[in-house]
Amino acid sequence: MAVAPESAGSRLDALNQWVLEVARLTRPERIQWCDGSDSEFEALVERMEADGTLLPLNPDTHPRSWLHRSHPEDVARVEHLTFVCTSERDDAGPNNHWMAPADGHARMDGLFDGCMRGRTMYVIPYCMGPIDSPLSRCGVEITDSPYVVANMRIMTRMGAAALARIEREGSFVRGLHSVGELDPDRRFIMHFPEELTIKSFGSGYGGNALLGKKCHALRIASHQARTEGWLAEHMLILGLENPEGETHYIAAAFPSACGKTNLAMLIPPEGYRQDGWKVWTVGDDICWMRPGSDGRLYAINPEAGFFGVAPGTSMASNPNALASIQRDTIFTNVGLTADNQPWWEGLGVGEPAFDWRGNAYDCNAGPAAHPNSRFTVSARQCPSYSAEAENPAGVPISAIVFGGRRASLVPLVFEARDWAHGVLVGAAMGSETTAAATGAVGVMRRDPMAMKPFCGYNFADYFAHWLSFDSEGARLPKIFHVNWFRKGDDGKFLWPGFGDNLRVLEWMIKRVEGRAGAVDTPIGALPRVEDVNLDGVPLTAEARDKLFGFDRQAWLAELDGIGSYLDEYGPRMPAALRSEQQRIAVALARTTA
Ligand code: TSX
Ligand code: MN
Repeated sequence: MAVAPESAGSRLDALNQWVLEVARLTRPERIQWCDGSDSEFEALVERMEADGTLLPLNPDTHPRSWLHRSHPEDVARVEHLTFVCTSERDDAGPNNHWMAPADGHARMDGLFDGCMRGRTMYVIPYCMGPIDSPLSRCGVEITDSPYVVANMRIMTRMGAAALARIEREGSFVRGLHSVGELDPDRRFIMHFPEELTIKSFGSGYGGNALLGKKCHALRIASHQARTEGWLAEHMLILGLENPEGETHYIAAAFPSACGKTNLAMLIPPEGYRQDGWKVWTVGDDICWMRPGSDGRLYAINPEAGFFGVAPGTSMASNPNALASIQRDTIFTNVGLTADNQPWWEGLGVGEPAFDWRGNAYDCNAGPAAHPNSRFTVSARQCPSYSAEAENPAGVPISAIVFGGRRASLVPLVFEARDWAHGVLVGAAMGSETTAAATGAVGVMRRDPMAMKPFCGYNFADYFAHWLSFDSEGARLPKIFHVNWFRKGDDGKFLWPGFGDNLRVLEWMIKRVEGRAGAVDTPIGALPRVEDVNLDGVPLTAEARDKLFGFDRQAWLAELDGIGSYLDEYGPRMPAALRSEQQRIAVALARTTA
């Protein structure tokens, strides 16, 4: 079927025309409009089981769950092949690879020419966010990958309801995707923010292929958000319910390998649970926020599922994630046990018989699961999933948290003095690399607001956009910075992390309510040891000093590094951010003398 069902002469004309245009270019054998129904999903799965794209897992332990093995050279996002194509190079900024839009289209259309011969072209209408929310935005992905369709069905609100909304609104983000030949030399992920268009070729993997996620909900949406006055952020959203039954919502940005999904699904320590504290999961990766009529920021999770990293997920680190993925889950590039259960490093039970490539497991031939192996699962399967995640109005955000993995310098938690300082704290974010990401361990990388790979425009303009929210009538969240990864002189972690992070979240919310103490320092407000509930958390004197103190000399050097980093963006960098940095540097120098 070449056109959307029952749509002649409607506001779907633009969509129908685009689909025909793409079909003329890519030459598919057939076109399938996806309605998101169970029967459609079952037919897709049947095809993929037949051709080996999906391997059914043990039906007793993991009903309706599958393993997908990707091409071994197609296992992660590819930043060096990811482009932002704006008319002006400076609009993409030093934080993006740029190509002129005409060149980008020519390059991509050359790759797409005839690429779907003999294949089915799937047309996937989807909605990012609750289907009836004014904060949500729609898109259509055209793909030749049934694996992408199955994942998009879990990760987005896909199908008939999204198509109806697109018909009502008449606008949508266009995403064109083909796996091509999975040739790393013929692979590009290109974004055309001015046209609300994405073209992705040559990869079937997650962030490169599920275009609703990083491509739409972050790179294109960040551009849309700037023009429309909202924020598209790489943040988890959680609800923290206190014993009085009041829930505060927190949005938090961390670079990769800091445990964002674990924090989003946190289980409070035993004593807190008995007292009635609860953590509700709204989202684990992306947050769209906009000011409401009361001046507060209201947030939705644009996604409907979790595309989480499997290795390290265990009953100890994240029982809610583990509970979520016992059924109706697609696993990608994990290992397998002898009885066909998914297995990965850090799972803590069972042992692998096959590695992620499908070879017999050999402990000398690398890990069983690829370090970037994933599970795809509906958020509704998470025991801590918040009912408010489906609220079309979104949830009001009380606190924004930035964080990174820093073995030294950065204390457990501090609070920014005001919004502009908080924006600087986000802009200066950095994290030390782990082996999983790069091979080079412990190197500090700046990753402003965890958006380095995902901001669809110039970071200087992005910081200016953030600063602009501090306007008349705004009731903005407080901004905090955390570091769960401070190490002692012996190289061991000083903070227990995981569930005990709730103690830090509790302090933040009490700060928001004006019920917790702190000391003002040049870097922000730091809790004294007695301001955080540490009952049952024995800390050495070194741990107290390093988690709750700060080293002026070392911070002076850090501020110097932050200043140089801001300068890399040239004169477009907002002066307000530079003067924040100078204000802090001067205050540090004054108190040192
Ligand atoms: O996710 C993590 N969080 C956030 C949890 C809500 N991780 C795992 C990071 C890799 C994705 C952490 N690792 C955290 C953390 O707070 N903290 C640490 C460091 C750490 C590791 C092991 C221990 C303690 C701290 N183990 C013991 O103390 C026994
Ligand atoms: Mn992410």
